[in-house]
Amino acid sequence: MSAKPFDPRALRTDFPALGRVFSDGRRLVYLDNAATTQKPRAVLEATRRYYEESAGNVHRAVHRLAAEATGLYEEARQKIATFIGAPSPKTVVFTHGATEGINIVAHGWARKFLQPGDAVLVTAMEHHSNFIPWQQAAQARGAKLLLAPVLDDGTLDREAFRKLLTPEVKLVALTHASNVLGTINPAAELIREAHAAGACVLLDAAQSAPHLPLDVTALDVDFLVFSGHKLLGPTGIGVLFAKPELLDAMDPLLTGGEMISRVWDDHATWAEPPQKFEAGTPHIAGAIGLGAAVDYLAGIGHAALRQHEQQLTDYALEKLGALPGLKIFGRAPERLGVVSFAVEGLHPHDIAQFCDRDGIAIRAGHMCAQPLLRRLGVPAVSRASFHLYNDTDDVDALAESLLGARKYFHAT
Ligand code: 7TS
Repeated sequence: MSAKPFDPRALRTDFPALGRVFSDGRRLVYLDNAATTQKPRAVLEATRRYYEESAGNVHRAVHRLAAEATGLYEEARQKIATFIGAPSPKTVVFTHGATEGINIVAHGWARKFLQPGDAVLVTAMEHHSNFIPWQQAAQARGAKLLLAPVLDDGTLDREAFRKLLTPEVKLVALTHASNVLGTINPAAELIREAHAAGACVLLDAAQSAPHLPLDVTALDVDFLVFSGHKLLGPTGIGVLFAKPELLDAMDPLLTGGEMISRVWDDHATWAEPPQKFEAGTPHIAGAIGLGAAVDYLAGIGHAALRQHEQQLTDYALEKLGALPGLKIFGRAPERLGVVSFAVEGLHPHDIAQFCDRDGIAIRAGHMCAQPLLRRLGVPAVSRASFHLYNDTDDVDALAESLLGARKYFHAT
């Protein structure tokens, strides 16, 4: 059987929001996928079906709806485990997103095990979500937070990273891909180096999981987090993977119902992971929707997705890079379809607003990466980011709009 040719235009019809035409007659050109993606019908239908047919709570009642809900929720966990190559669904904790996953580890592992004088090593290209929790945990424990620098081309300074990996470093918290530069970090090599130096590794896969195949077993990564909403799935659901012995050793961030084993008047014991980390009623519909999103991506295939996104990114770098006064931040050879830029004489927010007038959604701002933007020497950037449903027409529309913005702002 031959593989279907990759056709972003045809795929677009799976995403109701992408058919949107605004009241001014503009059609939506959606280029803010690093912030959140649109959702295919399969995801919307899976969540709707849960609410319409199987809306029971999980892991508690014996009635049919509760049993169905529990079955669907745990089936989704199994799908995610397969998607990331986890050894068991028990190593997959549902969270409300990447941010919560990182906070669970910062609270339950770092604050428990870091000693004064220890260090956490991050990179200078982290999103605040993979920065602030470590800054806070390090401060609370009298530990240090170290930053591995980024080179001018937007890649990690490997030499400096190696030098910073001293025996004091107990954890390396690393983004798999930058939400500003698009840089894909060589996760497998960095994890190997960190382990050789005696440190655990948390991989922030918020940007990579939606685009690249992940295999936590092959990577031998200790912790990995991502969010559903950037991966064609619902908002409010995400995943924390951790090695079983780490989940056993960690303290839960949230306590309460469903995460206990036994409760006495003066103490309690915890349920086995992953329940230990899922206090209260979880986002059941979100987990089911994320399971459907993972199925949808598997149906597309990672190889086809990657090839399409690489071609589109090359096209965008060339087309946008040729525009007068436009500067692109980050030229890493291994990169995602994330293109951050500045246009001489224009404020990033004005650019985004002008693009929006043309129906084009891009993001502007500090991208929740202020330590990186400080190093880039700018307070804000504009950013276009792609997913499977984008094509060269979208890039052409953006380029046209950017030319229009230059004319408009220079003329007034
Ligand atoms: N890590 C990275 C690398 C990210 O890009 C983001 C969100 C997060 C963590 C946090 O994810 P959340 O789902 O928990 O919020 N990045 C972006 C962005 O680039 N634009 O909006 C959100």
